[in-house]
Amino acid sequence: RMQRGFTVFFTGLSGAGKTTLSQALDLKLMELTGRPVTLLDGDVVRTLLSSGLSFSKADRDLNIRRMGFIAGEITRHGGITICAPIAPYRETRQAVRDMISEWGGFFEVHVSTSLEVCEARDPKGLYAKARAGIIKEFTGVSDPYEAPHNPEVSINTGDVGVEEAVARIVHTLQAAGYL
Ligand code: GGZ
Repeated sequence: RMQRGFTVFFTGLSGAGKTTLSQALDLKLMELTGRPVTLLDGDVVRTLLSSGLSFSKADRDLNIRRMGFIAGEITRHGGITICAPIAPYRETRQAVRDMISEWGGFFEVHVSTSLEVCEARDPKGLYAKARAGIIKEFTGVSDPYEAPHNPEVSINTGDVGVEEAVARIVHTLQAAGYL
């Protein structure tokens, strides 16, 4: 009997910790299930699947819909997918949720780390460039981020460590009967 597929969809600002959490969750889910896990990181998707797209609202939405389509196909076939884009628009995340929920589980994880903390980290120096006006339409600085109202999980990496964050997500997946 085929197992039920599901998607864990991270959303949050640049530097919030989405990549770190998604990689740790990837390892944990492989360890717990022995099943393959597909990780679609925002940054990586933009270099391949969505290369050539800008950060306008239309292109961000197209990027997220493409990612959602892939995750939906994998979920439909009983697989496990982790998505980790910024996905700043509530309506677009809802569209992806509606699409994927037809096929399996959808778990939205808001990485709610504050702008102040993300900007203090600034691992790639992008916030500094955004403040200087070198990067336009930068999420949180000169472009919107619409926080989720009812995410399945919310994690502020300013006060929750990686292990604890992964444990919370795993617990949520277990409670919903997907693990
Ligand atoms: C936001 C930007 C921008 C602008 C480049 N706004 O933290 P990062 O660097 O490594 O990952 C971010 C990535 C965001 O791509 P996404 O596909 O996740 O965004 S969206 O869901 O909105 O389509 C960031 C970098 O690209 N980056 N310019 N203007 N992030």
